[in-house]
Amino acid sequence: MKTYRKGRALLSAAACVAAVGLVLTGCTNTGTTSSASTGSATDAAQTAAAVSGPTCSLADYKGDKIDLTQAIVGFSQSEKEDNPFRIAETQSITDEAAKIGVKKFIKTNAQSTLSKQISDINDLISQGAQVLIVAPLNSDGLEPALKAARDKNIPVITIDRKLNATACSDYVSFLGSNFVQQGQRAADQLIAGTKGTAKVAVLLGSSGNGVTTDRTSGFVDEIKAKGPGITIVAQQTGDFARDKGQSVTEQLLQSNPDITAIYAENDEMGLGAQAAIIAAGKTPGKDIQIYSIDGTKNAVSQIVTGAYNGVIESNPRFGPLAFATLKSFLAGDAVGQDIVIQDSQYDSSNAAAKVDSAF
Ligand code: GZL
Repeated sequence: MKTYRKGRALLSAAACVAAVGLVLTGCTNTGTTSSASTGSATDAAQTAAAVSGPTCSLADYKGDKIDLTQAIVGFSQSEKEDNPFRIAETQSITDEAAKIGVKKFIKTNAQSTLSKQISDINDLISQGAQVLIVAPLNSDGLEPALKAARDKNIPVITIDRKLNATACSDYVSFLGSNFVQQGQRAADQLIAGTKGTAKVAVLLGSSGNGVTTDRTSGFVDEIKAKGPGITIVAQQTGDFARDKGQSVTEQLLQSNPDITAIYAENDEMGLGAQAAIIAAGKTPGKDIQIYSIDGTKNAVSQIVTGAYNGVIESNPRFGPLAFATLKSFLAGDAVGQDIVIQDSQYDSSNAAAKVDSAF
């Protein structure tokens, strides 16, 4: 297997692998994530940015070499699957487990409840899981489950949200997006789309996870830096849910009738806001512009109609990258502790051509 010498460890080819057909990405130490990739069919799957920074190997983590085709693999999903992001994420992990041909694949769903995610992970361990893939609900609180895995040297790969825990000790690696950059890119889209003048309401995601924190700070800081004519008039959580996004937007439009743009920290809330704008007798995409993050077909198709203005992708298709990382790690090779994926984006210039890449 081709390897790359970087710092103190050999990075196996798989550790730098892009999910798309397992095409290798460079493993040079860029120090930062790559810039946004523009639209192409390969965006449909994830591409890992150049893996840089500290690595983790079995020797570091302790544990046994495992052949995934002989392994029991457990997957702990966090939120209920009524959101296309979660549906696509679970499907990607499930499909890749089948493609690899793992001996047994067990998946659980915590229904957006932290205590259930802890018990789900403990159940997976009691069912003999030798490897765990976890999509954390929150950045804190999973310690009891992580300890149970740690006590048995069961490797844990986290996808999507980042834990406030120690890589290569409490878990092996984080695979996910650069959420601060997503917020910055959404701000850039909004500044451009509103020609630098707008009164903005922010629909925050759920509290307690780094995605909401980072998408907010990335957006607010970019507006401060590059949008002197943009005023943020309100910030309120919609809990990443469409119905709450709609009800919160209805209230905000009543208390701030001069709102001209919405930044929603996921597409589901953005679509809820769109419904509220219509209910208020205004034209979404025109009277009030809408920008959000995820990359669902439901939102991207609205850009095509002109009733939505911009979407930054947060690609949920972790399956190929997660299993490629596990395969490399379980073979004894070093893998990145932070494997940050590149996310695409959609606007009126490319939505029609790229909507099939959405999920
Ligand atoms: C982002 C993920 C977020 C999605 C939402 O990686 O954690 O959670 O953006 C989902 O759609 O609720």
